[in-house]
Amino acid sequence: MAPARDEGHRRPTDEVAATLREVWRDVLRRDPDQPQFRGAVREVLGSIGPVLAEHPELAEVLGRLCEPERQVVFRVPWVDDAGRARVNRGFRVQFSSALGPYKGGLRFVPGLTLDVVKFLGFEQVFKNALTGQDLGGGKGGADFAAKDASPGEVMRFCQSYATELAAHVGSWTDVPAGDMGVGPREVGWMLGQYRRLVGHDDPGALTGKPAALGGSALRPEATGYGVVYFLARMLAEQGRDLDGARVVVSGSGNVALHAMDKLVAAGATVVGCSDSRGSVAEPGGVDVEALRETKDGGGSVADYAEGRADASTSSGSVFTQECDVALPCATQNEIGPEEARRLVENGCWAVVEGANGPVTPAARTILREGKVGFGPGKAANAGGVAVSALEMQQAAGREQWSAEEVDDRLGTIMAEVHDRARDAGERYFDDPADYEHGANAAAFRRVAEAVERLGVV
Ligand code: NDP
Ligand code: 2IT
Repeated sequence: MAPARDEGHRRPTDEVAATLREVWRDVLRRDPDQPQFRGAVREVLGSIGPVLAEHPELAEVLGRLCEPERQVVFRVPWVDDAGRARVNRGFRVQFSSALGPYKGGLRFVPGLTLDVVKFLGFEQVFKNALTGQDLGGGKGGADFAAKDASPGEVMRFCQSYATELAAHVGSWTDVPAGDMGVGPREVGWMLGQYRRLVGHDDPGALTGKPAALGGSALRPEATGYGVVYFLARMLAEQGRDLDGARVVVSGSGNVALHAMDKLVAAGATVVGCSDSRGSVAEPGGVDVEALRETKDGGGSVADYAEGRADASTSSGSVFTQECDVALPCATQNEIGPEEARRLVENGCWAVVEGANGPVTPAARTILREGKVGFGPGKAANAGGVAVSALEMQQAAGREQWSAEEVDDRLGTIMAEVHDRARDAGERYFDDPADYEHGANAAAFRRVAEAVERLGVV
């Protein structure tokens, strides 16, 4: 029998509500200087009331879920091309191993902090749960400006970083991959140092490897492709499709460029793009191959736009442009209240997060009130880690699957991720289009049940 649809069945008991408040107080007390992490916790705690109303026994795991199992912060010394000794700070946060080995990427960008790594690690726990794979969650990286360093410097940095990382990773313990500033080249260099240190191969210890080292077909493409698979399914629920849609995509790195490829293949027009140096409007459609060539050659989106009749550059946000769909694929906090208001005014149908945390909480509220569909990153960008899990499977079975086979599995996984979020939105919030709360509720339920059954460890 379906549960009665009264307010009461959605509200946790007073005892459970008190536990929620206590966990939140502990997060504030322990890490008052970590606003990004706090925001991620708040979002999940704000989504799970109806799950706890049904399963009050899951409340006692919250304290364990909000505190990482282990946080490693370490010095990364290296020598630059001028022969100078340099030092960066490295991180690996092993957040939860309840569902399997810690899994999540490494980010090499200037200014990276423990706050950001913890926020990403916390998100990763729930994202990985949503994929249906048996993966725990973690994240790492360093405050290293990989994109400004020479190849030799990046290799020496990766080797130094991996010297510390080696003590913590392995196919059954912790399996890092790439993220911003870290792609197959860097993963290969870290694997090389890891093998040297441990004295044997472990092909499942890192994912996102170059194809020559056992990297899965389509792992580089997986996040961007997956975002568009998720988006297409979400639009289908609105009775819409991508054919003829005008889409703005931020960032022009791994996730953004592969998302653009799939958008164009689906008949959409990419009318705006950006990078860390500025944004471009091109109503006739961005030439994705030409943009990729410019970026590969070290140029900016402004360099790409030079001499293109239809293109104009700006130093402002790409999200103030008119569009039907917005895909933030660069970094956290890209869409704040101002951008969200413009998207609502411009009649945007959907905002789907290719990046992690690009839409701020205040902006999400504005989008919701403006009836703009919203696909949260922990569901929409799960394609990357999902294909990482397929890479682990291939490594364990000493197999190599074709791009077609991986794409087929990715399509199935993204459909399942979408449906899990939609179904939980319907079940717990009476709204199948509430992917944000639905994704959190579905993921929490899976992780929390595992944590509870493991006992207090
Ligand atoms: P990349 O390093 O390949 O690309 C990042 C892009 O974002 C670059 O074009 C960069 O500009 C741009 N950028 C950085 N900061 C800003 C900013 N403030 N404003 C506008 N553009 C900016 O990273 P990925 O594509 O791998 O990652 C992008 C996002 O997707 C991140 O949030 C990441 O966590 C997330 N993600 C990545 C996955 C993966 O598999 N790689 C999986 C799931 C999520 P420039 O070119 O000038 O440096
Ligand atoms: O944010 C992410 O999901 C990633 N950077 C991918 C992680 C992975 O382990 O493939």
